[in-house]
Amino acid sequence: MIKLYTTALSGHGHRVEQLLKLLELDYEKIDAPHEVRITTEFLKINPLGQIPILIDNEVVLSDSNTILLYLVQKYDRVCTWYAKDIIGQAEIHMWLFIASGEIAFGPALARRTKLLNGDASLEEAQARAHKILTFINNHLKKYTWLALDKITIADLACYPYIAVADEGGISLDGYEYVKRWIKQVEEIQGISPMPRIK
Ligand SMILES: N[C@@H](CCC(=O)N[C@@H](CS)C(=O)NCC(=O)O)C(=O)O
Repeated sequence: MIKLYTTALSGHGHRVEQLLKLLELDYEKIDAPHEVRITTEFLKINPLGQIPILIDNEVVLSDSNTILLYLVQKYDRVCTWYAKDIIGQAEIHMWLFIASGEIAFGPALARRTKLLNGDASLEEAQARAHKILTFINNHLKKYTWLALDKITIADLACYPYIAVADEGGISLDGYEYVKRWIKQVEEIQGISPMPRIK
């Protein structure tokens, strides 16, 4: 059975778990909070000490977006959550990189800094968050979903830390199209909302 190391409050883990559920794959969830991630045993699996980690028989993968791509290419033969064509795939990949770049260092970092005592600059993370939220809001003025005309792993990857952006002191007021999109993602059967810290 597939094993997923994660924690309830990890947006990186959230995106992977939602895809496992949507693909109706059986998986065992292993809670790996900070105390677990610094153990020798855990660091043997991922020397970076990060979650999520996915173990599928002999395959051991870290990095959430790598795991999303692995799962769709291995288990989503009809490409419900991915694209069959190279242009559609490129469109999706752009959003995966935004999730691991602008979103990770924007709203995700602001949340970690504000609520989990991170040592980064809260103001800088919030400023990066507003820049990417403006970009996404403008995009969603024209499109229903981030990539293609359906929900894909692009939306699963970008959703978690945007949905709880307020926990990093970032109000979504004024980002009306982003708010509409969050609601749409949460209305998809099988998707659980990103849990909040408080
Ligand atoms: N690029 C990684 C980042 C994952 C990540 O930052 N995970 C956090 C929890 S949400 C973590 O394990 N942090 C511990 C650390 O970096 O030491 C991914 O996309 O999975």
